[in-house]
Amino acid sequence: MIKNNQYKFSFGPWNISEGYDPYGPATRPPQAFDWKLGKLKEIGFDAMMFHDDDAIPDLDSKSPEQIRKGAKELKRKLDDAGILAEIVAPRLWFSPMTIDGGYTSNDPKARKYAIERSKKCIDIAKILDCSLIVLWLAREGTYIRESKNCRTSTDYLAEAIDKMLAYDKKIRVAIEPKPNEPMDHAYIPTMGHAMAIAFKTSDPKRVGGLVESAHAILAGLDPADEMEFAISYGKLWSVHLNDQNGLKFDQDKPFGSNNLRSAFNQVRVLERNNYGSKGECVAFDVHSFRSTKEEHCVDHLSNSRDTFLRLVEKVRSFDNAKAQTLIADRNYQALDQMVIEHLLGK
Ligand code: XUL
Ligand code: MN
Repeated sequence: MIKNNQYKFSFGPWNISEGYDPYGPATRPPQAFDWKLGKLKEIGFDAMMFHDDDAIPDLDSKSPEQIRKGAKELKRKLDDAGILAEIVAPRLWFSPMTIDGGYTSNDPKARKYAIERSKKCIDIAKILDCSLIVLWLAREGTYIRESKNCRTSTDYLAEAIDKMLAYDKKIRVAIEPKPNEPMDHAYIPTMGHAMAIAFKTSDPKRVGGLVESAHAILAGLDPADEMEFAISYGKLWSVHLNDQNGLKFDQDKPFGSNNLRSAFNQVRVLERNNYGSKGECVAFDVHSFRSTKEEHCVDHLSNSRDTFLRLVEKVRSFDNAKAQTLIADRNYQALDQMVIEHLLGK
């Protein structure tokens, strides 16, 4: 394990997964939550991400009292392990109520469900001492563009966020944009959209973003630029580092697996903006390859962490003065080669 005393690392229970895909069953046995928590600590991570029902399974069938009790038990477990809860995200894409979306569903009952569920998510986050609510807007879009109206949907989204902000004055909401999958068209596909909708809410200071590398690539954008765009608004509140081979299904490959230079540039942006100095975590939303054996089922996480820390060293040892000279001389040819040789390590 590479030593680290600057960054706080995080992953979610779903990142230790069983390997099923739409074409075949699981290839690894499930692991219990306590086992995952133990591993998280063992491989040098500091925080865990949660969906609301990762924290409280079968959330929709539980009473407020059962939810409170479950969240308190989880908080004790996290405290005993010395692990923070980084984010809690309402999982709005599993319920039969949200087949046509949650906040933007055409059915008012479904929209109401989505808000109620988001409030439960906030209740859980509060007990876990976590103020960051992440919205991955999975089904807030459509397969059939004529079925929904973008203007109305944008209003619905801003109103939903307003209700969350009013429900608890301490929370902040970070939107995790993704252009597609599961939907054909999604309503908040990029960080630009996320920043814009923040300013449509009643308290823009409390609405920001989370960049996932793979989602930016699926939108045809550069993940490092998506991150630094949010940073320019003071709104990059988390990252889901991973990798993606072009315009395919969301692959969630280990960080740097596909494009080491892009990974270098993502780390460079985080480093030069002191990311983490306000408590932000570096989260890896990565999955094992389906072919991974049980005994290697956390290697994609420890490898991503190691790659990140190796790239921190690469960023710090990059000759910025020399790069500036080349930039002043408009010698981008030499700059390009300088980056390649730096990454190759001579
Ligand atoms: C989906 C995705 C989610 C969110 C959390 O592509 O990245 O795992 O990160 O809901
Ligand atoms: Mn993610």
